[in-house]
Amino acid sequence: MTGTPLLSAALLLVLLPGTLTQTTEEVPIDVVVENTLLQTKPETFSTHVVHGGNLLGAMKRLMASNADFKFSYTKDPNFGPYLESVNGVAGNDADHTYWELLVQTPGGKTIRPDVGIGCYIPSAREQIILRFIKW
Ligand code: B12
Repeated sequence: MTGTPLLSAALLLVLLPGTLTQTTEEVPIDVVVENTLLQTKPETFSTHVVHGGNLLGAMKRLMASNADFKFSYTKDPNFGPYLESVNGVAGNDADHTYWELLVQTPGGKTIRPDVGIGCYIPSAREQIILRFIKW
């Protein structure tokens, strides 16, 4: 009986390092900025999320490390961060414009996530497409 806590502690010591290193694993992704209204050439930026991390974290890291990528967001009381502008171009209600969030998987399939940048958890080698369009 007295050996059980000791055994548990030993097991924890064996398992914890693996668990801890996994949380800092870098998951590579690309962020592609497309402006369908101005028809400018898409720009691709490489960055990463931590394993299980959200897109907003990756975008903040990218902005901090690359002067050519900037974005801003507002906080919606129900749905969290709303992507407002990318590289100085902001969506607005009067013009019915917004930044759509799309994801191209490594297999080439394009999906439109049903959550925003604060909730989307990218997988490795996904292309995160930020597309300026009209609704
Ligand atoms: C209309 C609408 C839009 C319009 C809003 C236009 C406008 N300014 O009126 C547009 C087309 C811009 C839009 C965009 C997106 N939307 Co939308 N949208 C809706 C919808 C159908 C109605 C919202 C509404 O008018 N409510 C009534 C008004 C009076 O309430 P409100 O609180 O003021 O509404 C505001 C918010 O809903 C906000 N909003 C709309 N969509 C989103 C998405 C996110 C992530 C955030 C933070 C805020 C937000 O814009 C509204 C107007 O200001 C809802 C579904 C629903 N039935 O609620 C989905 C909904 C809110 N949208 C959703 C999503 C996922 C998106 C996108 C992320 C889709 C994408 N992949 O690009 C994008 C946002 C991208 C970004 N830039 O961050 C999801 C959010 C789910 C979640 N838990 O995050 C919902 C619930 C639909 C769903 N999948 O079930 N959307």
